[in-house]
Amino acid sequence: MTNSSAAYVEGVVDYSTKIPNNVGLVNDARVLKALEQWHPGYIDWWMTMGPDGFQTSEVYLRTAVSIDPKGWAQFDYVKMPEYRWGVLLATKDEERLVNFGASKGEKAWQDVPGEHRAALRRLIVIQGDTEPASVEQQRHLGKTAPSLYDMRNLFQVNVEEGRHLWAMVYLLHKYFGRDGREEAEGLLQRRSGDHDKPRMLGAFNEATPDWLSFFMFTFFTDRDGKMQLESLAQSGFDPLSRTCRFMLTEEAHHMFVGETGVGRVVERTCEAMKAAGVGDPYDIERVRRLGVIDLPTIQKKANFHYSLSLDLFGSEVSTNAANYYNAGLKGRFMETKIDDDHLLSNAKYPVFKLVDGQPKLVAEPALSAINMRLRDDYSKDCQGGIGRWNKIIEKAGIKFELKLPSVAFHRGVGEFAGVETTSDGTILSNDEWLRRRGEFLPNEDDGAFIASLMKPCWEKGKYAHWIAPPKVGIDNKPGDFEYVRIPRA
Ligand code: BYC
Repeated sequence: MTNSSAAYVEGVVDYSTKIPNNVGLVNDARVLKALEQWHPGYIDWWMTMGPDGFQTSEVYLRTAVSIDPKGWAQFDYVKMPEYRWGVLLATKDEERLVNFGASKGEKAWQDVPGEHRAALRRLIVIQGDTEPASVEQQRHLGKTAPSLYDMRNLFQVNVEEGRHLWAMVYLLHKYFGRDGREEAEGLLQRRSGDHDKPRMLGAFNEATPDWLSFFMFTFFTDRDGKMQLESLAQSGFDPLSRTCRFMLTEEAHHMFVGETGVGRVVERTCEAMKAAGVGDPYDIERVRRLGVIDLPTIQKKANFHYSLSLDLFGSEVSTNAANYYNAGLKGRFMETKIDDDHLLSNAKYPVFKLVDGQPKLVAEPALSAINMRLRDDYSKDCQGGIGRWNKIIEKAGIKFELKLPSVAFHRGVGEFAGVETTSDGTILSNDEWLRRRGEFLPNEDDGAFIASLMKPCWEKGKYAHWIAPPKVGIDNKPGDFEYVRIPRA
């Protein structure tokens, strides 16, 4: 215990320790020491696997300094390695209960119940693993940033994913003893896309080759993050719930980056088509000659990222998910707002399955269909953004509609793994799939065309030709604001 321990006030962020926190680390010598020992490895990982270059640039970043919903962030220039990655949990509610499953009605657990230890550790490790994975996937993008505004948003997302890793590592160190420490080490050892030590979930081992992929990833995959965090925020294990609740505050900006990013690409394409008098969105050669990304290719990118993100929900019918729910560890989206028994003893839920070679809805026990239900909530959430992109296209008078592909399309996990379909879910033979794949997913030409547009545009207030400027600046900054100060070589 140090002198400053008396200064710690429950819930207030303490900056007296190397790791800013609102969990009283100053009074918790064991965990503080463990985290301080983990810190150099984290910085090492950040310097080698975090953003490639720009580590000496000053970036206009927001840092979480409080958990007050109205004033939690502070904006300032920071060099990324000096970002204050902290451990912040939402306010404790002394009255909180376990709200679902066999222990429903008990007081929420402040410690890990012995019988749920392995399952909880697994959930926390999987969640933790995705955070550094996404930073690794995006590490090369700064070099081709289409503006300083976008570069800053990329780095904001990256430092916050770093903080989310800290959030999970805190839980591992605090509640899981030696295995927690080992798992925390493992989180720094695995690498996205590495053949021998890959990241745990499929989508986090894919490349993010260009900025359109980055926007699609933050729209679709970060939204899986939102849904998973929402369901972990329901957890009867209170520290996990509080951690996830605060992470969700940050997550909203990541999806904003994705939605507005794709929206700005769509906007620019439509503007360029209109200005050049190109009415046919399928006249891909002509649209590309305008130096913008044609709408059918944007659709193919969406097909790719949506299908990979659906895989992140696990199998539609899952015993793991049923066990997590029954144990009170991972709930449904908005669990406490749902009007039912929160036990799901006899309830049914419609699940898409392959019946006689066709995707059909089949009633399954709701307890086993927890993943499917969360995925349905996710799809609804995605649909909102797709609708807003379509408004941009409609306003420009272009006849084209972006759509979410079928849930059967291009799946690697669950009911539809192992079958091939068109983007609207019509089953294809293997040969047909191989012949037609490029109609539904980006092919080599699409990738090469997009790659040809990825040229840095780092002048203050300027934007690459293929993307429209944002409507408003970050923190209401003016259009020519220097979001990243890059030292001259
Ligand atoms: N890839 O019963 P099943 C985010 C495994 S994103 C590889 O079907 P379950 C973020 C599964 O582990 C959110 N393996 O599924 C976004 C299991 O293995 P075992 C991350 C997969 O367990 C952007 C087996 O297959 N958080 O935060 O019900 C940037 C059978 O599993 C995959 C979480 O995911 C896959 N896609 O559900 C930054 C929350 N899917 O047990 C961050 C924590 C399944 O047979 N995780 N498997 O060895 C979970 O809740 C669950 O583990 C899953 C899977 C939803 C992932």
